[in-house]
Amino acid sequence: MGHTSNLSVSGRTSAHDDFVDTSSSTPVINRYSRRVSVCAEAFNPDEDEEDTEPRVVHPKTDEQRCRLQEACKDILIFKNLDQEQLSQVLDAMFERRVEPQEHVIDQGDDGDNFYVIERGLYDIFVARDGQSRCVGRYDNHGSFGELALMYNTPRAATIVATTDGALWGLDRVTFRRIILKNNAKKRKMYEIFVESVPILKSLEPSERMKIVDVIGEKNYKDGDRIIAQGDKADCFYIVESGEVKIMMKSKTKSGQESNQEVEITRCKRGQYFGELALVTNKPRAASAYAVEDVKCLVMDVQAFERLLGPCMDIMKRNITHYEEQLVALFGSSMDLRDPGK
Ligand code: 1OR
Ligand code: 1OR
Repeated sequence: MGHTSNLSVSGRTSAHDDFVDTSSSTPVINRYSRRVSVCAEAFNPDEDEEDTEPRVVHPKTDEQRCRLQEACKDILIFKNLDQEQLSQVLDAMFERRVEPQEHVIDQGDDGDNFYVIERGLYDIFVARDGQSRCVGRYDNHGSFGELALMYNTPRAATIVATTDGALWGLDRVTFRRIILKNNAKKRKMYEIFVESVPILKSLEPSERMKIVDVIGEKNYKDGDRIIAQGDKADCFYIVESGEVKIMMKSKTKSGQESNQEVEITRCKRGQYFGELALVTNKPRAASAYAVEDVKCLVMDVQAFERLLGPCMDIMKRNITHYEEQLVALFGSSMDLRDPGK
């Protein structure tokens, strides 16, 4: 399967990143005119093209660099970058302060930057059939604005700051040069594995590849706690290697949580966990611990909602099974829809 299905793979025909190729109808920004009906910049992530473009560098103080590193440490699409790539990304990033009600991104616009959140709340609006709906929110962490840059599409959502906020921007040229190249590598690395993951079976191959584009790989050592019962949830996990132990604290009749954790199940290669809190919008119902070395593929809640719709029926059916087993294990005193802290 072509792993570059969403990318233009024609050769570079201009010294500029933004140029016109009339082979497709996707509108992209052009240096000289806005929104022409054209396709992607030529960019072949497989080719180690000569890097003639000057590097983008926004000088930073030590204090800014520290804040930037902190904001970027959990950004999933940065996880598989090597050190040189990551340092080029960090060099190119620039600070942007925003005010309440400011539109950071407007749906339908051309993509200029990718943003990492340092702080602030941001609502996500998606307009369909002339109706704009709030479909989610970023709460002091995460990132947005990758889709228009990855796939040369108009912005898919509007992002509005609802508080004062601080963002780190990454320009389109640097994003495409580094992240697209890394994504091509990721697609090759994970293609066979994601095809073997049972929950992803109902997706089209191209949809599975879009998952690969936005996932990050995280590594854990024996005993590491991956998820803590009662925490707020923002990620979904698929076990790539090793074993994950799911442990649950029961509640007593008076509603108090006992200190005793009970092992309820284990997840192995190809299995998923961490979906329940995302589906129910509740705190984590159980804790998850690494048993020896564990590698997981991690997806943020926005990608989960955007990409895993076709798998939702199966997940919900499995959640019904949790509820049955819960009753068998702990009696009926506990409610998965109200796991408490
Ligand atoms: P972008 O470059 O298209 C808008 O600019 C950004 O909003 C987009 O990249 C994503 O980073 C972010 N659907 C599409 N884009 C979303 C969504 C989303 N959520 C965040 N973004 N959905 C909402 C999922 C909670 C699906 C709505 C049907
Ligand atoms: P989460 O987001 O709540 C903890 O974070 C995860 O543990 C949860 O999503 C599930 O993915 C996973 N009950 C609740 N959570 C479970 C269960 C479960 N099994 C796995 N998880 N069971 C019933 C409890 C007795 C199933 C037992 C086989």
